[in-house]
Amino acid sequence: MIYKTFKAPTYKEAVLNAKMEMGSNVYIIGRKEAKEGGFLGLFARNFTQITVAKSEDSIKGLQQKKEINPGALQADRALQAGASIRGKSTFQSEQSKIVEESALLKELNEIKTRLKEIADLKDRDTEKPYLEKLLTILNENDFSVEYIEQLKSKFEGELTLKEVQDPAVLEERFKGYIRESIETSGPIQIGKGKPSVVVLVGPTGVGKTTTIAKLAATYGVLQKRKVELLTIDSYRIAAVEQLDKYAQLMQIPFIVINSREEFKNAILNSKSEIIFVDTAGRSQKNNLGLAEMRNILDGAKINLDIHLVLSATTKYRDALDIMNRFNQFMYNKVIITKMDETNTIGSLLSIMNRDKKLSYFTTGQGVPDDIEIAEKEKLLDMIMLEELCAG
Ligand SMILES: Nc1nc2c(ncn2[C@@H]2O[C@H](COP(=O)(O)OP(=O)(O)O)[C@@H](O)[C@H]2O)c(=O)[nH]1
Ligand SMILES: [Mg+2]
Repeated sequence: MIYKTFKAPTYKEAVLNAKMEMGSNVYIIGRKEAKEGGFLGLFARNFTQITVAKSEDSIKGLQQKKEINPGALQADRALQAGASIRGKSTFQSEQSKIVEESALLKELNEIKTRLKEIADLKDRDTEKPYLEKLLTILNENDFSVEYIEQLKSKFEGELTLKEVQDPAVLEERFKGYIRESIETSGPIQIGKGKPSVVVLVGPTGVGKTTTIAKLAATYGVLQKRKVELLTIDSYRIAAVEQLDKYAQLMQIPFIVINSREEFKNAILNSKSEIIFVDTAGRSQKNNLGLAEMRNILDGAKINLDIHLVLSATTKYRDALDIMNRFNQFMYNKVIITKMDETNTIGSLLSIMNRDKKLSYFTTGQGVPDDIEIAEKEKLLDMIMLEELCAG
Protein backbone atom coordinates (compact mmCIF):
# COMPACT_ATOMS: atom_id res chain seq x y z
CA MET A 1 0.00 0.00 0.00
CA ILE A 2 1.24 3.48 -0.92
CA TYR A 3 -0.03 6.52 1.06
CA LYS A 4 0.19 10.14 -0.02
CA THR A 5 -1.38 13.50 0.81
CA PHE A 6 -2.69 16.09 -1.67
CA LYS A 7 -3.62 19.71 -1.08
CA ALA A 8 -5.92 21.81 -3.27
CA PRO A 9 -8.36 24.73 -2.95
CA THR A 10 -11.30 22.33 -3.10
CA TYR A 11 -11.87 18.70 -2.25
CA LYS A 12 -12.68 17.87 -5.87
CA GLU A 13 -9.45 19.34 -7.10
CA ALA A 14 -7.46 17.47 -4.45
CA VAL A 15 -9.03 14.21 -5.60
CA LEU A 16 -8.35 15.11 -9.20
CA ASN A 17 -4.71 15.78 -8.43
CA ALA A 18 -4.44 12.47 -6.60
CA LYS A 19 -5.94 10.61 -9.55
CA MET A 20 -3.76 12.41 -12.07
CA GLU A 21 -0.69 11.37 -10.22
CA MET A 22 -1.56 7.95 -8.92
CA GLY A 23 -4.13 6.68 -11.37
CA SER A 24 -7.82 6.06 -10.91
CA ASN A 25 -7.57 3.25 -8.35
CA VAL A 26 -6.88 5.45 -5.34
CA TYR A 27 -8.78 5.44 -2.09
CA ILE A 28 -9.34 8.48 0.04
CA ILE A 29 -8.64 7.52 3.60
CA GLY A 30 -8.47 10.96 5.20
CA ARG A 31 -9.73 14.50 4.60
CA LYS A 32 -8.95 17.79 6.36
CA GLU A 33 -10.16 21.37 5.71
CA ALA A 34 -7.71 24.16 6.67
CA LYS A 35 -6.62 27.72 5.90
CA GLU A 36 -3.24 28.76 4.52
CA GLY A 37 -1.32 32.01 4.00
CA GLY A 38 -2.79 35.46 4.45
CA PHE A 39 -1.74 38.26 6.70
CA LEU A 40 -2.97 38.81 10.27
CA GLY A 41 -5.82 36.49 9.61
CA LEU A 42 -6.78 38.30 6.40
CA PHE A 43 -6.59 36.94 2.85
CA ALA A 44 -6.04 33.37 4.09
CA ARG A 45 -7.05 30.72 1.54
CA ASN A 46 -9.22 27.69 2.32
CA PHE A 47 -7.82 24.40 1.20
CA THR A 48 -8.50 20.74 1.51
CA GLN A 49 -5.94 18.13 2.27
CA ILE A 50 -6.66 14.51 1.50
CA THR A 51 -4.71 11.37 2.26
CA VAL A 52 -5.00 8.68 -0.35
CA ALA A 53 -3.91 5.11 -0.49
CA LYS A 54 -3.20 2.91 -3.44
CA SER A 55 -2.46 -0.78 -3.48
CA GLU A 56 -0.10 -2.40 -5.94
CA ASP A 57 -2.69 -5.11 -6.31
CA SER A 58 -5.57 -2.73 -6.76
CA ILE A 59 -8.40 -5.29 -6.78
CA LYS A 60 -7.25 -6.91 -3.58
CA GLY A 61 -6.67 -3.46 -2.16
CA LEU A 62 -10.20 -2.38 -3.01
CA GLN A 63 -11.72 -5.26 -1.06
CA GLN A 64 -9.51 -4.61 1.97
CA LYS A 65 -10.24 -0.93 1.90
CA LYS A 66 -13.98 -1.41 1.75
CA GLU A 67 -13.80 -3.65 4.76
CA ILE A 68 -11.82 -1.34 6.96
CA ASN A 69 -13.16 1.94 5.64
CA PRO A 70 -16.72 2.16 4.34
CA GLY A 71 -16.09 5.82 3.63
CA ALA A 72 -13.82 4.80 0.80
CA LEU A 73 -16.76 3.80 -1.34
CA GLN A 74 -18.37 7.16 -0.80
CA ALA A 75 -15.12 8.87 -1.69
CA ASP A 76 -14.93 6.82 -4.83
CA ARG A 77 -18.40 8.04 -5.83
CA ALA A 78 -17.28 11.58 -5.17
CA LEU A 79 -14.37 10.89 -7.49
CA GLN A 80 -16.74 9.91 -10.24
CA ALA A 81 -18.85 12.99 -9.62
CA GLY A 82 -15.73 15.04 -10.00
CA ALA A 83 -15.06 13.61 -13.41
CA SER A 84 -16.54 16.67 -15.07
CA ILE A 85 -13.74 18.91 -13.92
CA ARG A 86 -10.94 16.53 -14.70
CA GLY A 87 -8.60 16.80 -17.59
CA LYS A 88 -10.28 16.03 -20.86
CA SER A 89 -8.36 12.82 -21.57
CA THR A 90 -9.02 11.38 -18.10
CA PHE A 91 -12.71 12.22 -18.48
CA GLN A 92 -12.94 10.47 -21.81
CA SER A 93 -11.19 7.34 -20.63
CA GLU A 94 -13.43 7.26 -17.54
CA GLN A 95 -16.50 7.63 -19.75
CA SER A 96 -15.50 4.84 -22.11
CA LYS A 97 -14.65 2.69 -19.12
CA ILE A 98 -18.17 3.17 -17.75
CA VAL A 99 -19.69 2.37 -21.13
CA GLU A 100 -17.53 -0.74 -21.41
CA GLU A 101 -18.47 -1.82 -17.91
CA SER A 102 -22.20 -1.42 -18.46
CA ALA A 103 -22.00 -3.32 -21.75
CA LEU A 104 -20.11 -6.07 -19.96
CA LEU A 105 -22.67 -6.10 -17.17
CA LYS A 106 -25.50 -6.38 -19.68
CA GLU A 107 -23.75 -9.25 -21.41
CA LEU A 108 -23.16 -10.98 -18.08
CA ASN A 109 -26.83 -10.68 -17.21
CA GLU A 110 -27.81 -12.16 -20.55
CA ILE A 111 -25.47 -15.08 -20.00
CA LYS A 112 -26.90 -15.56 -16.52
CA THR A 113 -30.48 -15.62 -17.85
CA ARG A 114 -29.55 -18.05 -20.60
CA LEU A 115 -27.73 -20.32 -18.15
CA LYS A 116 -30.80 -20.38 -15.95
CA GLU A 117 -32.98 -21.31 -18.93
CA ILE A 118 -30.63 -24.14 -19.83
CA ALA A 119 -30.58 -25.33 -16.23
CA ASP A 120 -34.38 -25.27 -16.10
CA LEU A 121 -34.63 -27.21 -19.34
CA LYS A 122 -32.12 -29.73 -18.08
CA ASP A 123 -34.10 -30.03 -14.87
CA ARG A 124 -37.26 -30.76 -16.77
CA ASP A 125 -35.59 -33.32 -18.99
CA THR A 126 -33.84 -35.10 -16.19
CA GLU A 127 -36.98 -35.08 -14.06
CA LYS A 128 -39.41 -36.41 -16.67
CA PRO A 129 -37.45 -37.94 -19.54
CA TYR A 130 -40.03 -40.69 -20.09
CA LEU A 131 -42.99 -38.34 -20.13
CA GLU A 132 -41.18 -36.27 -22.74
CA LYS A 133 -40.45 -39.45 -24.67
CA LEU A 134 -44.06 -40.59 -24.49
CA LEU A 135 -45.21 -37.23 -25.82
CA THR A 136 -42.68 -37.53 -28.65
CA ILE A 137 -43.99 -41.00 -29.52
CA LEU A 138 -47.54 -39.63 -29.61
CA ASN A 139 -46.42 -36.80 -31.82
CA GLU A 140 -44.78 -39.29 -34.18
CA ASN A 141 -48.06 -41.20 -34.22
CA ASP A 142 -49.95 -38.12 -35.43
CA PHE A 143 -51.85 -37.45 -32.23
CA SER A 144 -53.12 -33.88 -32.30
CA VAL A 145 -51.27 -31.11 -30.48
CA GLU A 146 -54.39 -30.53 -28.37
CA TYR A 147 -54.53 -34.17 -27.37
CA ILE A 148 -50.86 -34.26 -26.41
CA GLU A 149 -51.13 -31.04 -24.37
CA GLN A 150 -54.17 -32.37 -22.56
CA LEU A 151 -52.49 -35.66 -21.74
CA LYS A 152 -49.37 -33.86 -20.57
CA SER A 153 -51.17 -31.66 -18.09
CA LYS A 154 -53.31 -34.57 -16.94
CA PHE A 155 -50.25 -36.72 -16.23
CA GLU A 156 -48.33 -33.86 -14.63
CA GLY A 157 -51.29 -33.19 -12.40
CA GLU A 158 -52.17 -36.75 -11.48
CA LEU A 159 -48.97 -38.75 -11.45
CA THR A 160 -46.31 -38.58 -8.77
CA LEU A 161 -42.76 -37.79 -9.83
CA LYS A 162 -41.87 -41.40 -9.12
CA GLU A 163 -44.60 -42.64 -11.47
CA VAL A 164 -43.60 -40.21 -14.20
CA GLN A 165 -40.03 -41.44 -13.94
CA ASP A 166 -40.99 -45.09 -14.39
CA PRO A 167 -41.52 -45.95 -18.08
CA ALA A 168 -43.50 -49.11 -17.29
CA VAL A 169 -45.93 -47.17 -15.09
CA LEU A 170 -46.19 -44.43 -17.66
CA GLU A 171 -46.96 -46.94 -20.42
CA GLU A 172 -49.66 -48.60 -18.34
CA ARG A 173 -51.21 -45.28 -17.39
CA PHE A 174 -51.27 -44.18 -20.99
CA LYS A 175 -52.84 -47.44 -22.13
CA GLY A 176 -55.41 -47.02 -19.39
CA TYR A 177 -56.11 -43.51 -20.64
CA ILE A 178 -56.69 -44.76 -24.19
CA ARG A 179 -58.83 -47.67 -23.01
CA GLU A 180 -60.99 -45.25 -21.06
CA SER A 181 -61.28 -42.64 -23.78
CA ILE A 182 -62.52 -44.95 -26.53
CA GLU A 183 -65.25 -47.52 -26.68
CA THR A 184 -65.85 -50.46 -28.96
CA SER A 185 -69.26 -51.82 -29.90
CA GLY A 186 -68.52 -55.40 -30.73
CA PRO A 187 -69.97 -57.01 -33.87
CA ILE A 188 -73.30 -56.13 -35.50
CA GLN A 189 -76.20 -57.71 -33.65
CA ILE A 190 -78.79 -59.80 -35.47
CA GLY A 191 -82.28 -58.30 -35.30
CA LYS A 192 -84.87 -60.19 -33.31
CA GLY A 193 -88.28 -60.19 -34.96
CA LYS A 194 -87.50 -57.30 -37.27
CA PRO A 195 -84.27 -56.76 -39.20
CA SER A 196 -81.26 -54.79 -37.98
CA VAL A 197 -80.70 -51.99 -40.43
CA VAL A 198 -76.99 -51.25 -40.75
CA VAL A 199 -76.19 -48.03 -42.62
CA LEU A 200 -72.72 -46.95 -43.69
CA VAL A 201 -72.16 -43.22 -44.23
CA GLY A 202 -68.97 -41.33 -44.94
CA PRO A 203 -66.97 -39.48 -47.58
CA THR A 204 -66.38 -40.82 -51.07
CA GLY A 205 -63.66 -43.37 -51.50
CA VAL A 206 -63.18 -44.34 -47.86
CA GLY A 207 -64.36 -47.89 -48.58
CA LYS A 208 -68.07 -47.97 -47.70
CA THR A 209 -69.13 -50.24 -50.58
CA THR A 210 -66.19 -52.58 -50.10
CA THR A 211 -66.90 -52.77 -46.37
CA ILE A 212 -70.61 -53.49 -47.00
CA ALA A 213 -69.57 -56.33 -49.29
CA LYS A 214 -67.25 -57.71 -46.60
CA LEU A 215 -69.96 -57.51 -43.94
CA ALA A 216 -72.61 -59.03 -46.22
CA ALA A 217 -70.26 -61.89 -47.06
CA THR A 218 -69.38 -62.46 -43.40
CA TYR A 219 -72.99 -62.61 -42.23
CA GLY A 220 -74.73 -63.86 -45.38
CA VAL A 221 -72.21 -66.40 -46.65
CA LEU A 222 -69.96 -67.39 -43.74
CA GLN A 223 -72.58 -67.25 -40.96
CA LYS A 224 -75.46 -68.15 -43.29
CA ARG A 225 -77.68 -65.36 -41.93
CA LYS A 226 -80.55 -63.93 -43.95
CA VAL A 227 -79.20 -60.63 -45.22
CA GLU A 228 -79.98 -58.19 -48.02
CA LEU A 229 -78.33 -55.20 -49.59
CA LEU A 230 -79.78 -51.77 -50.27
CA THR A 231 -77.98 -48.88 -51.87
CA ILE A 232 -78.83 -45.21 -51.83
CA ASP A 233 -75.78 -44.63 -53.97
CA SER A 234 -77.90 -44.08 -57.06
CA TYR A 235 -75.90 -41.09 -58.23
CA ARG A 236 -73.15 -43.20 -59.65
CA ILE A 237 -74.02 -46.09 -61.86
CA ALA A 238 -70.59 -47.62 -61.37
CA ALA A 239 -71.14 -47.74 -57.63
CA VAL A 240 -74.46 -49.56 -58.08
CA GLU A 241 -72.84 -52.03 -60.44
CA GLN A 242 -70.02 -52.61 -57.96
CA LEU A 243 -72.41 -53.75 -55.21
CA ASP A 244 -74.72 -55.54 -57.63
CA LYS A 245 -71.81 -57.73 -58.71
CA TYR A 246 -71.08 -58.72 -55.11
CA ALA A 247 -74.78 -59.37 -54.45
CA GLN A 248 -75.04 -61.70 -57.44
CA LEU A 249 -71.85 -63.48 -56.46
CA MET A 250 -73.12 -64.05 -52.92
CA GLN A 251 -76.72 -64.61 -54.03
CA ILE A 252 -78.02 -61.92 -51.74
CA PRO A 253 -81.05 -59.72 -52.59
CA PHE A 254 -80.04 -56.27 -53.78
CA ILE A 255 -82.32 -53.22 -54.14
CA VAL A 256 -81.52 -49.70 -55.38
CA ILE A 257 -83.34 -47.05 -53.35
CA ASN A 258 -84.33 -43.71 -54.90
CA SER A 259 -86.78 -42.22 -52.42
CA ARG A 260 -87.96 -42.04 -48.84
CA GLU A 261 -90.97 -44.20 -49.72
CA GLU A 262 -88.89 -46.89 -51.36
CA PHE A 263 -86.61 -47.07 -48.36
CA LYS A 264 -89.50 -47.31 -45.91
CA ASN A 265 -91.19 -50.03 -47.94
CA ALA A 266 -88.03 -52.02 -48.46
CA ILE A 267 -87.54 -52.20 -44.70
CA LEU A 268 -91.20 -52.93 -43.94
CA ASN A 269 -91.33 -55.75 -46.45
CA SER A 270 -88.00 -57.29 -45.59
CA LYS A 271 -87.79 -60.83 -44.26
CA SER A 272 -84.05 -60.53 -43.54
CA GLU A 273 -82.18 -60.56 -40.25
CA ILE A 274 -79.81 -57.80 -41.36
CA ILE A 275 -80.24 -55.16 -44.03
CA PHE A 276 -76.99 -53.54 -45.11
CA VAL A 277 -77.43 -50.05 -46.55
CA ASP A 278 -74.74 -48.48 -48.71
CA THR A 279 -75.02 -44.71 -49.20
CA ALA A 280 -74.31 -41.98 -51.74
CA GLY A 281 -70.77 -41.53 -52.75
CA ARG A 282 -71.04 -37.77 -52.70
CA SER A 283 -68.35 -35.62 -51.20
CA GLN A 284 -68.95 -34.69 -47.57
CA LYS A 285 -68.69 -31.04 -48.64
CA ASN A 286 -71.90 -31.41 -50.61
CA ASN A 287 -74.40 -30.66 -47.88
CA LEU A 288 -77.41 -30.84 -50.17
CA GLY A 289 -76.56 -34.44 -51.02
CA LEU A 290 -76.21 -35.30 -47.36
CA ALA A 291 -79.51 -33.68 -46.42
CA GLU A 292 -81.27 -35.57 -49.22
CA MET A 293 -79.81 -38.81 -48.02
CA ARG A 294 -80.75 -38.13 -44.43
CA ASN A 295 -84.28 -37.39 -45.57
CA ILE A 296 -84.48 -40.81 -47.22
CA LEU A 297 -83.08 -42.55 -44.14
CA ASP A 298 -85.48 -40.70 -41.82
CA GLY A 299 -88.38 -42.18 -43.80
CA ALA A 300 -87.78 -45.58 -42.23
CA LYS A 301 -88.99 -44.42 -38.81
CA ILE A 302 -87.09 -47.18 -37.09
CA ASN A 303 -83.80 -47.29 -35.23
CA LEU A 304 -80.96 -47.48 -37.67
CA ASP A 305 -77.52 -48.79 -36.79
CA ILE A 306 -75.50 -46.02 -38.42
CA HIS A 307 -71.71 -46.31 -38.81
CA LEU A 308 -69.52 -43.47 -39.97
CA VAL A 309 -66.74 -44.83 -42.18
CA LEU A 310 -63.39 -43.09 -41.81
CA SER A 311 -60.11 -43.94 -43.45
CA ALA A 312 -57.16 -44.42 -41.10
CA THR A 313 -55.17 -42.18 -43.41
CA THR A 314 -57.36 -39.15 -42.71
CA LYS A 315 -55.56 -36.17 -41.23
CA TYR A 316 -56.73 -34.82 -37.88
CA ARG A 317 -58.36 -31.60 -39.12
CA ASP A 318 -60.08 -33.40 -42.01
CA ALA A 319 -61.39 -36.10 -39.70
CA LEU A 320 -62.75 -33.43 -37.36
CA ASP A 321 -64.48 -31.78 -40.31
CA ILE A 322 -65.94 -35.07 -41.55
CA MET A 323 -67.25 -35.98 -38.11
CA ASN A 324 -68.95 -32.61 -37.82
CA ARG A 325 -70.56 -32.81 -41.25
CA PHE A 326 -71.88 -36.30 -40.70
CA ASN A 327 -73.20 -35.49 -37.24
CA GLN A 328 -76.61 -34.92 -38.81
CA PHE A 329 -76.87 -38.69 -39.31
CA MET A 330 -76.62 -39.21 -35.58
CA TYR A 331 -74.23 -42.11 -36.11
CA ASN A 332 -72.99 -43.73 -32.97
CA LYS A 333 -70.46 -46.12 -34.42
CA VAL A 334 -67.28 -45.64 -36.42
CA ILE A 335 -65.57 -48.00 -38.86
CA ILE A 336 -61.92 -47.33 -39.55
CA THR A 337 -60.83 -48.47 -43.01
CA LYS A 338 -57.46 -48.79 -44.73
CA MET A 339 -55.58 -49.63 -41.57
CA ASP A 340 -53.14 -51.40 -43.89
CA GLU A 341 -52.20 -48.11 -45.49
CA THR A 342 -50.81 -46.37 -42.44
CA ASN A 343 -48.81 -47.07 -39.32
CA THR A 344 -50.16 -44.14 -37.38
CA ILE A 345 -53.62 -43.97 -35.93
CA GLY A 346 -53.17 -40.98 -33.62
CA SER A 347 -55.13 -38.47 -35.68
CA LEU A 348 -58.30 -40.57 -35.41
CA LEU A 349 -57.71 -41.52 -31.79
CA SER A 350 -57.37 -37.82 -30.99
CA ILE A 351 -60.99 -37.22 -31.97
CA MET A 352 -62.60 -40.40 -30.70
CA ASN A 353 -64.72 -40.38 -27.60
CA ARG A 354 -66.87 -42.88 -25.77
CA ASP A 355 -70.08 -41.74 -27.49
CA LYS A 356 -68.92 -42.97 -30.87
CA LYS A 357 -68.09 -46.62 -30.58
CA LEU A 358 -65.56 -48.27 -32.84
CA SER A 359 -67.18 -51.21 -34.62
CA TYR A 360 -64.84 -52.54 -37.33
CA PHE A 361 -61.37 -52.09 -38.76
CA THR A 362 -60.65 -52.96 -42.37
CA THR A 363 -57.16 -53.93 -43.42
CA GLY A 364 -57.12 -54.32 -47.18
CA GLN A 365 -59.12 -54.57 -50.39
CA GLY A 366 -59.87 -58.28 -50.09
CA VAL A 367 -63.55 -59.26 -49.75
CA PRO A 368 -64.46 -60.76 -47.33
CA ASP A 369 -61.21 -61.38 -45.42
CA ASP A 370 -59.82 -57.91 -44.77
CA ILE A 371 -62.14 -56.89 -41.95
CA GLU A 372 -62.02 -57.39 -38.20
CA ILE A 373 -64.07 -56.48 -35.17
CA ALA A 374 -62.60 -53.34 -33.60
CA GLU A 375 -60.43 -53.91 -30.55
CA LYS A 376 -58.69 -51.34 -28.41
CA GLU A 377 -55.59 -53.49 -28.02
CA LYS A 378 -54.96 -53.46 -31.75
CA LEU A 379 -54.85 -49.66 -31.65
CA LEU A 380 -52.51 -49.71 -28.66
CA ASP A 381 -50.21 -52.13 -30.46
CA MET A 382 -50.00 -49.74 -33.39
CA ILE A 383 -48.68 -46.95 -31.18
CA MET A 384 -45.51 -48.96 -30.43
CA LEU A 385 -45.23 -47.92 -26.82
CA GLU A 386 -42.49 -50.50 -26.25
CA GLU A 387 -40.16 -47.81 -27.54
CA LEU A 388 -40.75 -46.02 -24.27
CA CYS A 389 -39.09 -48.74 -22.23
CA ALA A 390 -36.47 -49.54 -24.85
CA GLY A 391 -34.35 -46.72 -23.42
N1 LIG B 1 -55.89 -50.60 -48.85
C1 LIG B 1 -57.21 -50.65 -48.64
N2 LIG B 1 -58.04 -50.25 -49.59
C2 LIG B 1 -59.37 -50.31 -49.36
C3 LIG B 1 -59.87 -50.75 -48.10
N3 LIG B 1 -61.22 -50.67 -48.16
C4 LIG B 1 -61.53 -50.19 -49.40
N4 LIG B 1 -60.43 -49.98 -50.11
C5 LIG B 1 -60.31 -49.46 -51.49
O1 LIG B 1 -60.70 -48.12 -51.51
C6 LIG B 1 -61.28 -47.79 -52.77
C7 LIG B 1 -62.65 -47.15 -52.57
O2 LIG B 1 -63.50 -48.11 -52.01
P1 LIG B 1 -65.08 -48.01 -52.10
O3 LIG B 1 -65.62 -49.15 -51.32
O4 LIG B 1 -65.54 -47.89 -53.51
O5 LIG B 1 -65.31 -46.63 -51.34
P2 LIG B 1 -66.69 -45.81 -51.19
O6 LIG B 1 -66.63 -44.68 -52.16
O7 LIG B 1 -66.67 -45.30 -49.78
O8 LIG B 1 -67.80 -46.76 -51.42
C8 LIG B 1 -61.34 -49.09 -53.52
O9 LIG B 1 -60.25 -49.14 -54.40
C9 LIG B 1 -61.22 -50.15 -52.46
O10 LIG B 1 -60.65 -51.35 -52.93
C10 LIG B 1 -58.93 -51.16 -47.10
O11 LIG B 1 -59.26 -51.56 -45.98
N5 LIG B 1 -57.61 -51.08 -47.42
MG1 LIG C 1 -69.41 -46.69 -52.69
